[in-house]
Amino acid sequence: MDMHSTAGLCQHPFVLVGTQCVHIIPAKYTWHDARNQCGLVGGDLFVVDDCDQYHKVALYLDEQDYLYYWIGGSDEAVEGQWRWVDGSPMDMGLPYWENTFVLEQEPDNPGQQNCLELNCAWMYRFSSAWCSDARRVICEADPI
Ligand SMILES: [Ca+2]
Ligand SMILES: [Ca+2]
Repeated sequence: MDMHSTAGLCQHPFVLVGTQCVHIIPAKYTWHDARNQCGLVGGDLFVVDDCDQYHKVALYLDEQDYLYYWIGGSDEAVEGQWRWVDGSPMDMGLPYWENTFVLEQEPDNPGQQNCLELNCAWMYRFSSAWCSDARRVICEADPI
C-alpha cells in the first residue's frame, strides 16, 4: 500500500472540509431516512461541536446552492435535551442556534420539532424542524 497517497484524505464520496470528511446528499429525505442514507455510504449525519470547524463548514456550504440540510442532532429521546447522534450533548444558543427573531429563538415548537436542521438562509445556524420534513443531507464519514 502506498502510504503517501491516502493518509489524511477522505474515502469517496466524502471530501475533506476543515478537519472532517463530509458528504452532501442532494436528494431530500426525512431525518431518519437521511441518517440511513449516510449509513449506506459509510457515515452518519454530520456532527459539529467546534466553532472553528463550524465556520469552515459554513464556508463550504456557501459554495453549494442549497439552503436547508439535516444534520445529526435531535431531542426525540427526551424533549428539550438536544443530543448529537454520537450521544454527546449539544451546545445551545450562540454561535450555533438561530436567534434572528427575538421572540422565536430556536429551538422552538417544543414537542413538535425534534430534528436538527442547518439553515443557510439563517446564517448557517441551527433550527429545530419536523423530522418528517424532506431536506438535503450532510453526512460525516465514520472514523477509520
Ligand atoms: Ca423538540
Ligand atoms: Ca424550529
